[in-house]
Amino acid sequence: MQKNTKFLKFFLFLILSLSLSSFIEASKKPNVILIYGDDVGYGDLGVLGAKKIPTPNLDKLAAQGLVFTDGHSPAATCSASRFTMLTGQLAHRKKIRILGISAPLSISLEDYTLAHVFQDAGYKTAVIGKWHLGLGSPGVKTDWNGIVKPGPLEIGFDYSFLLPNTNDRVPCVYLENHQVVNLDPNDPIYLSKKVDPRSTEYPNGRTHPEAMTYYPNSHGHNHSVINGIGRIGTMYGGTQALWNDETMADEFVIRTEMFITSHLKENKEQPFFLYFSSQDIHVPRVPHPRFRGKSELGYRGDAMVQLDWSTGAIMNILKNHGIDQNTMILFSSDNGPVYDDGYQDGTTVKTSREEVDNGHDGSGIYRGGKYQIYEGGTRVPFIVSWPEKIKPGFSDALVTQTDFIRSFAKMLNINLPQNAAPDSQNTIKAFLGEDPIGNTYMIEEAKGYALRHQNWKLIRMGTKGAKKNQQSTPIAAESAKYQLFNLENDVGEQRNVFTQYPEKAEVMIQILEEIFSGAGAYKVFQKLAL
Ligand code: NG6
Ligand code: CA
Repeated sequence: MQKNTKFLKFFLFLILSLSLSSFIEASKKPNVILIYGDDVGYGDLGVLGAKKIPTPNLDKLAAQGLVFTDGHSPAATCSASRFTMLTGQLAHRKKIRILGISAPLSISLEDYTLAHVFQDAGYKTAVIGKWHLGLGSPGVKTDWNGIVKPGPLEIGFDYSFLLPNTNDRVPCVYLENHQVVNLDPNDPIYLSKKVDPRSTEYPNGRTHPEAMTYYPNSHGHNHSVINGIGRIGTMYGGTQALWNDETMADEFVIRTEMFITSHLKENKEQPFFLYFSSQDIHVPRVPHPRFRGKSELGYRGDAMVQLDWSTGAIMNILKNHGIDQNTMILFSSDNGPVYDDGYQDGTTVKTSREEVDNGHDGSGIYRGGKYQIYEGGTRVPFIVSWPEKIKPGFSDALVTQTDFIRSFAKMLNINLPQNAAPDSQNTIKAFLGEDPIGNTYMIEEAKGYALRHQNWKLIRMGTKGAKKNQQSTPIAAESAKYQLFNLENDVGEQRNVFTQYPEKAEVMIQILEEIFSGAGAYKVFQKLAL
């Protein structure tokens, strides 16, 4: 009997201490902030080699965190990368490319998203900044004067403050949750030819190029001229609601401070997830005047200084609230760098492969940039900081934003629903600095597709690229469609070794084609690991 009581006591103690330890764990869940740059290249940060752009705040974040040297965006353009990052599905499955101004929400309401992972783990979730994932339902014209949905609130975010498309696209207004901010109902917004006569009309850049006083366009970007800048798409109305390009970074930081402060006031214990999506350094680059001339590279470099400032401001907000130690900050970008992307803003452009801006190479040592399947298209700055948990340093692990969803699910003990995130791997150990390898296999998307296997990289060119390289013999035809590089000794992707390693190429082609004909990368890669 006594023995039994003793056993019972021990058992109770065990249960109590176990539940206590899991309670402590639960209360220690870190806040997570994903600071996402737009078109920021690997070489645009001081810590990664930029000499002409001072980025002291990002360098400080890097010094307190883990800097990945082989970290990737899922794709080489915006919407595709963001779609994949939030859903763990490759963009080609839904044919997501650069979304147009009136695109409906590209993420299906049935999809399980990264924001859902955090919500299910008890987090409050928010997105502040550039969206570019579409809004509204397919086939239904979005009414910008009414309730704009579905959008982020319908796919796992509790709060949103958005630049709806991109800063070079209409509508040039902010959307808070379901509504345009500061809209005057007497000046309704239209993005179509059918216009309410009360709406204000903006000059058309094609017929009134003199209206484009901030920047002349270099290509595209000459429909509605707003704030002296030609935009993609035509907009009417909403004058009172127009954003100010120069204060956009300030606006997003102010909204971030408001979100964090009011959340902490409401519930100090509940962790939060914030997707902070900056417009910097996408065109039109319009840094606030206080950042002008702060880099040696004109508007593009100054916009990067502004993004660095935003990062520092967010770090300060955390510090002021005493939550900096248990907040994880991830910093990355949606695709690699681009110089001329539609405006004559003084960024120097050479069209050769050694494209550089006044001696500054935004891709660092990597080939290509935005839109391209070479490493410069997707190998982007990638920093993970969590002072309480992650040891600072550098990691050469192969990691991708595609894996955020399965990795955070693992970290927070969330079981993904069946069929969710079919292309996402769990690499949480790499993100936390506990695994130096990361992925053995990884996909990159642009016009073409690529498969990384360790340092090998097989590229299947987009149809245009393949056509350009068309050859007559079968093996030459294959090598026109595919390219193989060994990054181990050719990090700049200069020597296509497709014909030298036919067996290696064959194996990789099979894996790539299996995935691009429909199989989930998660399952395919799991099988290969066995
Ligand atoms: C392109 C635009 C470019 C940029 C890009 C989207 C033209 C000629 N080019 O179509 O300026 O807006 O779309 O960039 O219009 S992304 O980073 O959002 O993918
Ligand atoms: Ca982008």
